[in-house]
Amino acid sequence: MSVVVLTGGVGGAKFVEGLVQVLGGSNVAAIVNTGDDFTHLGLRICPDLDSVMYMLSGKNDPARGWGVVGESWNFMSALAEWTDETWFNLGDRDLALHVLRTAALESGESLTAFVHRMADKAGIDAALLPMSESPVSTILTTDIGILSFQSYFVEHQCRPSVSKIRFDGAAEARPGRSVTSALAAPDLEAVFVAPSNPYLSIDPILAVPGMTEAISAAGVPVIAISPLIGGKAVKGPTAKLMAELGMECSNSTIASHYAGLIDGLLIDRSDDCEGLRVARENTLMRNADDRKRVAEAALRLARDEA
Ligand code: GDP
Ligand code: FO1
Ligand code: CA
Repeated sequence: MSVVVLTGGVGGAKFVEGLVQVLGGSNVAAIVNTGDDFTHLGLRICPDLDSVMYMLSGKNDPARGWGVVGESWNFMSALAEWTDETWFNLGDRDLALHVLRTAALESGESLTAFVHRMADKAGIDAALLPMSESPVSTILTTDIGILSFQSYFVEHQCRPSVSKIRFDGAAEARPGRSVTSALAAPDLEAVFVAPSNPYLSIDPILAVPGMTEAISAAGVPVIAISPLIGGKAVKGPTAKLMAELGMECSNSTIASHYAGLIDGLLIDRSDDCEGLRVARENTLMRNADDRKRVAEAALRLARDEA
């Protein structure tokens, strides 16, 4: 039996890795947000795809969250000798993937094919699927003006107050062929929505025309894992964004955000949520055992064994 999981970067990747532990990589397909992607210093950068790739290959830096463990920063030191454009940190080891991807895309290879080739090199059996081939850019309206995603997230450290989020290019995008075939797999048993940021990581995926239709057409349980524990995000701007967008920071808000899409929500043991099928588990993922536990609980909920 196979599963599909919709995911962003660091938070979602932990859940994807748990699913891989439980089911084996060949039974897991991850549809990954590309709304964070941008071109910086001529290099095409796909942070969420890379976060999932680094996590599944054991190359990720657990302390920093993003990037490669044991990273060195000689490139950044050299860059600073020539320019002030140093707000986005490109580690020496991480750089390899950006250089190869930029060259591959310029030579006409598709993003899906490039990711497949790199995942294969990294010994990853799971299918890592960009949500679409054509670029989609998350753009935020804030109190200091309109910001691209990385400018908001990294340059301004999520400090600006957000009043609107849009996904440029989404209307013209289509789910890739591997995305639709993963969702149409005859042995598909569930679709999961990872505990990623609903507004910045999952919404761009759902904004691709045809995506929600393909998920519904799969006819399998759709289960989300809440990114909130005790009314707070584990990391990142989810709770701050919810407040700025006028929402209560609760699992009920997450459930109503995904209404019509999900059949069940996995929440933390300490939490509550009304209005749909819920299961409780300790959902904090600090290590491999935690990731496995959360994946198993999500699978039990999908299988109605919870
Ligand atoms: P990003 O793309 O790197 O920002 O990462 P994601 O969007 O995939 O994940 C960010 C979200 O993951 C945040 O809202 C966190 O609250 C959530 N998150 C991170 N770690 C955990 C965890 O261990 N358990 C749960 N339940 N949520 C988590
Ligand atoms: N996040 C930061 O907070 N600061 C950085 O300098 C930074 C560099 C970076 C380089 C490559 C990469 O793949 C990710 C990087 N990230 C950095 C994370 C990135 O901003 C992600 O989009 C966020 O984690 C949200 O998903
Ligand atoms: Ca992201």
